[in-house]
Amino acid sequence: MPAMSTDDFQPPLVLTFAASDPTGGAGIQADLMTLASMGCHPLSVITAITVQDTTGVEAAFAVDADWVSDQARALLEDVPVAAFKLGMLGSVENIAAIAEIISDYPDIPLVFDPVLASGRGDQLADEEMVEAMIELLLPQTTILTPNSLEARRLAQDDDDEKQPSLLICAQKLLSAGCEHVLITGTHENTAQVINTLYAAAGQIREDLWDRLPGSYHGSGCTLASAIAANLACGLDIGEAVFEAQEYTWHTLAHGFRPGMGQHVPDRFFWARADDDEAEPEEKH
Ligand code: PXL
Repeated sequence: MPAMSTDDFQPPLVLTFAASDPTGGAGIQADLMTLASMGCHPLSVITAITVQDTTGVEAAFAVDADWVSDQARALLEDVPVAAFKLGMLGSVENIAAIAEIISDYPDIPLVFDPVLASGRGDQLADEEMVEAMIELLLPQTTILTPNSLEARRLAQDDDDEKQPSLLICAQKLLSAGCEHVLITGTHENTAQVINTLYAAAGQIREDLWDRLPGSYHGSGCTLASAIAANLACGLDIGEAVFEAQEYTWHTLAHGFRPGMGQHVPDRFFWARADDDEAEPEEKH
């Protein structure tokens, strides 16, 4: 048989717009590792750079919106992208620039992780950015992946008297224009973590996962990137969401603590030799 030419193989290409996290726990570094681990080739547009260690974010600096646009346009004119993923966006101007770019590619699935704060509570988006996300990005989103705190902040109106349920939040976010919402339940007071996927027709699936003991940095970036990888590989939304959760659970179960703060997921857990395989307790 003739040797396969290198031109015959092409992994799915996934373009992530996200900010640099020097720890490699979250941000663009998390996306690159996750996408590569799941068999995709990552393309990346840097939206901001942060100064942080594993205990918290010290500072963030947004890249100029023209530079964000130029990074993306150069790539998109050259290579075919199978899925987009959005993480921390850095500024209102960047949100507007990205919204304009993705509007030229309406058929490419878009996974939007609305990063508003770090797991340790550092604010990474202000109110103006939240409004721009709702107005400009939600209508173009295939799947939005907020945690329950982000879902409430995105969905809550000033005139809401009490905290809306997560179902009401999902309905509000869907009516703002996104096709699906996956609300993750790590921050909720439940015995297991409950992650729920909604579409306009209602709840599509609910998955329960055993809680893990550590405090993790980058689980949301890992989950959203894994969903983008699965969509780029052609999975339907339900399968993409389930398999991305399973992958993310394993990265957390194999997480490690590189410094004095949070644990980070091991996106290449499967590549380590002689590891006892932890199996998640999962129910549908
Ligand atoms: O986990 C959300 C997140 C995303 N992107 C960057 C971050 C964080 C959290 O700290 O720093 C760059």
